[in-house]
Amino acid sequence: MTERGAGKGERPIDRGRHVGVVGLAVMGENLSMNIARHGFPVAVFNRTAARTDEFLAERGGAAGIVGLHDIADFVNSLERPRRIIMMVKAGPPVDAVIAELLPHLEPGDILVDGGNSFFLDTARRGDELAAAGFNYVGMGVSGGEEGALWGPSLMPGGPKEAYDRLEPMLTAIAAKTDAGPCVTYIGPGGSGHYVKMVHNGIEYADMQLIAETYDIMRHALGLTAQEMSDVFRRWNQGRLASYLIEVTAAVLAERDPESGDPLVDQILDAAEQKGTGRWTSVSAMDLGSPAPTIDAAVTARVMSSMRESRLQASKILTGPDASGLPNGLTRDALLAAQEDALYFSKISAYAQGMALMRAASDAYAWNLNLAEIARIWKGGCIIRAALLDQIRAAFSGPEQPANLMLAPNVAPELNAAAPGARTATMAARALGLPCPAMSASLDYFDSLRAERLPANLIQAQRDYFGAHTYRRLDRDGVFHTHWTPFE
Ligand code: NBP
Repeated sequence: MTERGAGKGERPIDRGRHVGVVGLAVMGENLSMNIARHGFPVAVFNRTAARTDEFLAERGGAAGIVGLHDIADFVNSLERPRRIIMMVKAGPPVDAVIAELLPHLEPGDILVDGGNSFFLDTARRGDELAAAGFNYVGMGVSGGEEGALWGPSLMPGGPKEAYDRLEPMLTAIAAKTDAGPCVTYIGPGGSGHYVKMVHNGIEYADMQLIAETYDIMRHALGLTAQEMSDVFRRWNQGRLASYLIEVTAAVLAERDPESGDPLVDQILDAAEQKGTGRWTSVSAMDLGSPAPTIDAAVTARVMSSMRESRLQASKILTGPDASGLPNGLTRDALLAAQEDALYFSKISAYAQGMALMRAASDAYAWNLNLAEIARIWKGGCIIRAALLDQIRAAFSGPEQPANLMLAPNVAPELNAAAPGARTATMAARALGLPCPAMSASLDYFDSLRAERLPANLIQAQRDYFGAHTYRRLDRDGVFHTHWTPFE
């Protein structure tokens, strides 16, 4: 058995590698480099062997990483119990890699799926592998390429004893903030991937909210891309400070090298998705824990991708002129309202995500610690934001708020920002600009704070046509009425 390492040719294997990484696309490569940089010996394996050789020649070999072309050699190169992190495409590739590894594993070995797997797949794989004596950890990894290399936010779920064996390495490679390393034991089963899924759902929401804000700015305020970049950079100094606002400021300032025009103006307005946002919405529906801002963000991406239909409809369906300020609004007033609206909506999106995680924790008996989850999202991940300090504080006390919106350190901020959210959404409506995520954020707030909703009428309708019965405000019991039809 031999291994490959840059400049060293083939040499006998040392069998003492701390961890093995399977999958050498962008995430696996960068995570391997991160692990090696922290002094943990790494062995790598990739289905396409040429990729392994390329990686070792480009940078892996110089970092002391060894690569193997044979899966049995790869497994045998690891210290026992083995730690193997899979960084392959979610779905059937994960099952394929497990099937390939399985004959070479020994009881007690730890298999980690670091991809964006669906949490129920992770739960199923975990059960199957536990029955065979193996430890299976589903670990959300956030932060993209940069995070994987320099410090991601890690959300590992599965058997606690397996986490304990991984902890020194995970703590070393995770992003660090003033609140510690961005990793914690999430809980059993598929909880790690669930929390990563909700993270991505919030990411969808936040991105859509920023896009809607940009849309109002460019139409109603007529700001150039550079001017908008300056506004986002300024907002990033305050309560909106976050990675996604920073990214937006940088994106808006980028020029197309060919035309010299803002690059963002040349990009096709059809957003793609890989599924984690949709999964969040589906789970929210399944668990009866509404996440309307995330739903709206997923739908908005789908609407954007229906470009042919939109182009056709734009010639048939009419609306107001979207340029210029709506009546009664000054530029400064609208811009201030937009900052409020974005902050308000962002809190709403996080509130929905936190409520959903609590519902899942109850449904699946995960005992999730929402304060810890907010803490590990403070660094390394795409939704890192100053707001997470307040969210963490809100869930840190002995008394957990029924909803983030009701926390004593959050409710006054929301109440103060709500008028701005109303102004910004009304401006968008007046101009005929879609603002589905911002509207959904406000509707969540207005629905939650409504002492009475019009659902009494819905119950009456249901009872009228389906004898579904209703309950009354003035007395206990279940009632049915023989309604009088309109002649
Ligand atoms: P990809 O999701 O593009 O997957 C490519 C890797 O999967 C390659 O190593 C490929 O091997 C391997 N693979 C495939 Br495809 N089918 C396989 C099979 N049947 N058997 C064995 N290996 C197979 O890579 P990525 O973008 O690095 O992402 C890895 C995971 O991390 C995904 O689940 C992704 O959703 C998640 N993630 C990605 C990001 C990001 O920013 N990209 C961020 C956070 C999480 P090959 O070289 O032989 O084709």
